[in-house]
Amino acid sequence: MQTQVAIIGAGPAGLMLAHLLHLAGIESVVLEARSREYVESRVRAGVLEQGTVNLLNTTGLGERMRRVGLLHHGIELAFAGKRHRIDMQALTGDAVTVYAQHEVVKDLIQARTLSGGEIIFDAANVGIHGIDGNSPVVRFEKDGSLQELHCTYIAGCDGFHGICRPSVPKGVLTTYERIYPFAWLGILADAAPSQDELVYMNHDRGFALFSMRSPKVTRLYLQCDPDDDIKNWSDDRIWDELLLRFRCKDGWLPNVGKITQKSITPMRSFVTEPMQYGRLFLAGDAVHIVPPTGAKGMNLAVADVRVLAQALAENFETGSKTLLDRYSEICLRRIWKAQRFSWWMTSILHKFPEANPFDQRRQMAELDYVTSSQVASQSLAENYVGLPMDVPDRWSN
Ligand code: RFL
Ligand code: PHB
Repeated sequence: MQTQVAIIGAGPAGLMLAHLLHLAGIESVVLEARSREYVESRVRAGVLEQGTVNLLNTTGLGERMRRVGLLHHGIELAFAGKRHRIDMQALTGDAVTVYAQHEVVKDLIQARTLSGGEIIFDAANVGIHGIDGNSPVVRFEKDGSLQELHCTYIAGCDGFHGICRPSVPKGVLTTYERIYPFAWLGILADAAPSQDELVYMNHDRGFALFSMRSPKVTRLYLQCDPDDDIKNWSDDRIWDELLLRFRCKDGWLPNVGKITQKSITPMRSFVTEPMQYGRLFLAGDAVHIVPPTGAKGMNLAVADVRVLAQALAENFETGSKTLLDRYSEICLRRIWKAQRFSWWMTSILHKFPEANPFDQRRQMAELDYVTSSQVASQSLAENYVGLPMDVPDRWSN
């Protein structure tokens, strides 16, 4: 088999890259280790930045999102038993859209299928070879038989546990990492959201987040021990803990309903530099992880491949490598700002086991400041709705 760009991974990064390349007239093949059913039902992110929403709309993917996505003009930060609204629309002119990541993935797979593009699901033992030469090749097994895909470039969009990042020779990449002393226990519940906007709660017993997926489904998270096992959390225990943490002085609480999904996710900040080596370009969770408190992970994945698609298109159209050579540098500048924001949101909202009384009072002062100062609220809002892309591209509007 032969293609222009071999894309490893059918998450938001890989699928969006395939879509943008297709629009630019560039051929690609997507290789995915899991089944279509699996990737279409994997419960993950939910908040789309304005720029991600605009990109889905301008590239013909926005129809279902516009119909069932939920437009949010603000968020709430709650502490000391009180909720405080940050009016993102008034502060920035922009908003975010709550639309599940796996729905974006479904829309991307459907667009790919309709355009006749190839996605090979259930690809086993994927390995990449010759990335430092001129003719890289991807070897994999499909239905028990060994296959080869020859290509001009490889895009490593295979997530944090993928094989592309570890395929770069030792000594080339530098990793920056912070692991947090807590995790998030997340649930989906068949319960109508009890209000229209997200609530980020700092509580003495730990952080909690109220979010949603539809007018009938509530999404909730609570800070837990990183070594905890989901088996220790019966549905009753989860609700008891959530209701304790969300109780506000005004009596507001989430609605309770049947829990349909629950899992624990560890929290880390992680960046690998550079994001390219030879003919391999890494994108999304394969090169950076943010703690989910800033709702940035999927948006960063989409932003990376936007730069990559533009750079690959320039290369295939004109032979120029100017943008391709600058791929890491362009992406990393914005990625580090999203890292900073995600770390900061995490630091003001969670209970840190090592925090002393001074740290606790300082944290409250920070929340008080950010919810009472217009410039501080505006800074939060500007980051939450998404910083602008550094280099305008053909999909900017
Ligand atoms: P993905 O989605 O992990 O996709 C990688 C794909 O590669 C496949 N793969 C392989 N394929 C072939 N060969 C191999 N050897 C392979 N190894 C792996 C995998 O099966 C998979 O299909 O990475 P991508 O595309 O970079 O997308 C990143 C996002 O998924 C991630 O950043 C977000 O989910 C993070 N995130 C959030 N992001 C947001 O923007 N807003 C949010 O509100 C938000 N909330 C969250 C989140 C992530 C969470 N968890 C569960 C980690 C909330 C949570 C709880
Ligand atoms: C979600 O709805 O899954 C969600 C919302 C906001 C976050 C993280 C996750 O910061």
